[in-house]
Amino acid sequence: MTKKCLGCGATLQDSDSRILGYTPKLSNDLCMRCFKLKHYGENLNNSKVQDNASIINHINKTKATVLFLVDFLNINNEIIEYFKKIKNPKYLVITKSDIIPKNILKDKLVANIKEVYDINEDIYFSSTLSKENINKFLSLANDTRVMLCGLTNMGKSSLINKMIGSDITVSNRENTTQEFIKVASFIDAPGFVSNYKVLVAKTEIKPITYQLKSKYYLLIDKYILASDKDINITLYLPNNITVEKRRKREEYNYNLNINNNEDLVIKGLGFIKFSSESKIFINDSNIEIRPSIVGGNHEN
Ligand SMILES: Nc1nc2c(ncn2[C@@H]2O[C@H](COP(=O)(O)OP(=O)(O)OP(=O)(O)O)[C@@H](O)[C@H]2O)c(=O)[nH]1
Ligand SMILES: [Mg+2]
Repeated sequence: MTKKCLGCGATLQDSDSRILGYTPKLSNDLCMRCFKLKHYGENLNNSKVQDNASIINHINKTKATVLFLVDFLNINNEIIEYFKKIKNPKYLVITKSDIIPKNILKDKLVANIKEVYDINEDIYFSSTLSKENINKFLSLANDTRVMLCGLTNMGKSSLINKMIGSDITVSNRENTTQEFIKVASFIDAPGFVSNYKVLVAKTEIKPITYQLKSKYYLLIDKYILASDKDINITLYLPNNITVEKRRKREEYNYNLNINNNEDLVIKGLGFIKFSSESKIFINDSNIEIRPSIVGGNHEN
């Protein structure tokens, strides 16, 4: 019988260290990759690249109830498309709720997300730092198998470990979980991957409001954001992202129209709420413009 790594679900093998699942001794419970990730935070370069379509197919072949995890900064049209492709009974879970700014009203956030993305299913919050909704998820798992899926790094394995005390490998590297892993009534899924890199927010997001003048542009990490006129914007980004205001040396092609109370989503990074209508330039195409999910009566 084949033995699977308890950390990532890969089939253990002792023949080739360049291939997934390698361990020098088949009596080990962890592959070498998980061992190094857990103990030294090192990533061996032998993981497989996930195929989103086959992950969706696999999910749809099971009868499991699905918890689809996404954090506050990574809600975007591409991710919600994956949620919509799942045919099983399902819930959207806004994970890592500890990173959501404290002034955001959660009920309002849920109502906005449902409206903007046309979602009828229930939306819950979760965090491994609190017990939020954990009893609800555990009681779901009393009646049916529960599968956790979503983009890589959303905290699927961390939440299962928190709920049942399992020891699935957790890291901020992409695709830590390699195969579907059954533990008790839960199934951990490998994460979806995208063509953009997901930056992981670790602590509560501190929104920053800027007046962006037409003579300046913002350098947000590697992104240039410029506007054709003076505007007010609020940035929702991981706290370790650098933001610099620089004087323009050239005129940009302001080819995007954005309205008051809309978000510019930079996929993998976060989003920027606009408080004025404007024509803007951004040097990336992995973006979405949507009615703001933090718009309305959020600020107390
Ligand atoms: N702040 C915060 N960080 C979390 C939370 N849950 C997980 N993380 C962190 O998010 C990162 C990814 O966690 P994982 O549990 O490995 O994520 P995953 O969704 O299983 O990722 P893949 O296996 O790659 O698909 C780790 O650095 C965790 O410490 C949470 O509730 N709050
Ligand atoms: Mg995982």
